[in-house]
Amino acid sequence: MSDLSKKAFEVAKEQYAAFGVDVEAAVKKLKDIPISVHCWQGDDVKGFDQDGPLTGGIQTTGNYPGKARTPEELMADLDKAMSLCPGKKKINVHACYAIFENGEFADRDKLEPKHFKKWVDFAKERNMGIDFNPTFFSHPKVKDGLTLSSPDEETRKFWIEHGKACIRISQYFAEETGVPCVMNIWTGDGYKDIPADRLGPRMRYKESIEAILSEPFDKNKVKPCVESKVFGIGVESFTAGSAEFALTFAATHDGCLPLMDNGHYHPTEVVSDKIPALLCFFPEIALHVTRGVRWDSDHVVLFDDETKEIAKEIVRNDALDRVYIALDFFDASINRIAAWTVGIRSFEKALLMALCTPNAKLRQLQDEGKLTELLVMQEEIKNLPFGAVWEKYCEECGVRADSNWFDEITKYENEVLLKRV
Ligand SMILES: [Mn+2]
Repeated sequence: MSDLSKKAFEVAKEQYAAFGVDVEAAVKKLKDIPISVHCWQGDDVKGFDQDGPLTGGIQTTGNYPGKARTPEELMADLDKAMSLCPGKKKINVHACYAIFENGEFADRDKLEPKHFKKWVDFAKERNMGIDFNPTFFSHPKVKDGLTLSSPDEETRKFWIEHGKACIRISQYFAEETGVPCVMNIWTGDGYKDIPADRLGPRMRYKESIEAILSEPFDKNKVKPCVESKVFGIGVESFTAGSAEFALTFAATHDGCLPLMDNGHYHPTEVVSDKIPALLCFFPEIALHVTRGVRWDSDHVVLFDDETKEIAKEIVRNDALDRVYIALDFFDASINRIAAWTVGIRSFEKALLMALCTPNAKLRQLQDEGKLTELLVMQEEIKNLPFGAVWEKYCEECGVRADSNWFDEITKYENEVLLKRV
């Protein structure tokens, strides 16, 4: 840190202290909060177990050069992105990222822990936990756009077996890393146009998830979740796993968490407001932090108002140990490593800002009915010198605070990414 930065931090410390905020405590606390980094930003959600297109109501757009084609490339790119981001990380892997060796292959219903050993080695070497996701898309056994809710029994059975295999793999991850594994169930099951039966698919979906969760697992090690979605590309009229479906499923199944992806709701709904609502009832919840833009749920996370508000709701409700935070976005139109880096850094910033907010003081004003003072203070604290605290946090984590981190990406692009042809 330069002398100027040190001075700036000392001034910032005093200014925050005037509001009762201890920025050094905030910096210290954030270092222990894990953010789960999704592996699928690096290769446009392609995976290693099939060669078909991305399906299931999601789509990557763009053709920026240099996408990762192999496990080695993807891991190197992940390393590059994470090296530019402060804070503690986990990695989030989809089942389609199974790594097969020597010409072997296992279909999704036959996946085993050994197919993920390289991910375990990667995580252990970096002292990280792993989160996991069964992959219910981009596969020939997706029949008419349906998996767990399919009317075809053989199709459902295949995907139930996939889910069960993923529970066993999640347990393996938790045992190997010593960190609980959040296992998220999301399917793109739905209909493009108006269905004749909305109950049937949802009853089958419910029974299929129940069948998956009948696989034995240790509830302290594996944290199964259900993620809802309002609609997907090609499934605009109906999705089986709607908000009410997923939330009620989690509420009525012991050990199952609701997972909210903030790109999966109607455009004027906000997940920040839903977090405290769920914290009234669930001991633990899970998040996919993303940025919805019109019909797309997966733009790169920014340091924007809703991202800050999501972080605030976690921090001020003292729920950092009750909310599993994961990122979920993919952009193929820009440098993929920069996309990762911007997204991770943005959520780190949001958490740090939430930790540097005089939450107790603001709450007191609300409870005393001093709503004018509350509005005034909420606006005034926006002027606090947050950048100096961010710089201090980055410095303590050994990463650059300013935008010069992009120089390293440019260098990596020239030396590594552009040679992938
Ligand atoms: Mn998601």
